[in-house]
Amino acid sequence: VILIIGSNGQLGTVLSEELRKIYGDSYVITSDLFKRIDSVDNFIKLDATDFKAVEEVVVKNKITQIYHLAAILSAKGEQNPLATWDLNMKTLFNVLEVSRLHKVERVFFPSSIAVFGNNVDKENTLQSSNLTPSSVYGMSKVAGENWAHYYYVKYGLDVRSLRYPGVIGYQSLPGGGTTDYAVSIYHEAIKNIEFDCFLAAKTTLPMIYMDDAIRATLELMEAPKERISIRTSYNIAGMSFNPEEMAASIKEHYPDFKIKYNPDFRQGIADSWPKIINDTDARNDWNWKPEYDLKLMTKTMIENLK
Ligand code: VAH
Repeated sequence: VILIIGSNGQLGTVLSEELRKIYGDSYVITSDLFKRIDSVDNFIKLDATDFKAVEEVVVKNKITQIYHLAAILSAKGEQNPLATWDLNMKTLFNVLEVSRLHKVERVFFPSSIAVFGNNVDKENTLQSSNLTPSSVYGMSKVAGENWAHYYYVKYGLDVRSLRYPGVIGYQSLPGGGTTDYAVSIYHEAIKNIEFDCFLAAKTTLPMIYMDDAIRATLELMEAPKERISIRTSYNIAGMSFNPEEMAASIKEHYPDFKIKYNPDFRQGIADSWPKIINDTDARNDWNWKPEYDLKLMTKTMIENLK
């Protein structure tokens, strides 16, 4: 039985749906702080900062896999640094410790390109680059990667992780990220609203279309254990683009689409991140390969949102 923690989130929403399709509703338990009114799935209200609550759900439901998708993201995290650290770390400690104690077979922990800081090659950021994050969220993901590695080495817990680029999908809304502009731009384009972008025109960032991010997650989790050579977290790349290039791809569908640029505090976070990720290890270890580029993503997003 699979438990998804943070199933109401941008990734959790889509991953829950996908896992239910693959394994069947009765083998997937979704959980978050509040039940969504429209949800029909096996939902359990769960505050993952509460060790006993996490332990009870895992034991009572004989959980064999956990996807830990609850965290405060980069932008929102900067508004309350210590609370962000506490929530992101406490929930991970609970997941790792309960999984160890109750022999959970596999754990997925999402990391992010936010783990990188300024002293890397931003045009070709390697798996082994220095990790000097500038956001608290990024710091919590670096710490999380090391804790995941520690539980693998010390206890043999099969924790697997991906450093997600900015994830873009039509099925759900992001919450509090620095890459969120890349989702709202489509929602506003189809309503003919001039888009006010919080990043500068040439801010190139690594991004990935939701379906590719979900497929990468499932392919990693289904890979034979001996193929996994990275037990901190894998770099994966989808595509890289900036708001200006995104606007141009939207204009092919909406010629009158307009965008203006008003960078805010999120520009500083974005400027500290890589532009192009090197994902050679993911490709070599478990045959990772993205399928969506900006053109196909824009076509698909607009088809599903209009
Ligand atoms: C964020 N969407 O913006 C997340 C992600 C790489 C970006 O970590 O914080």
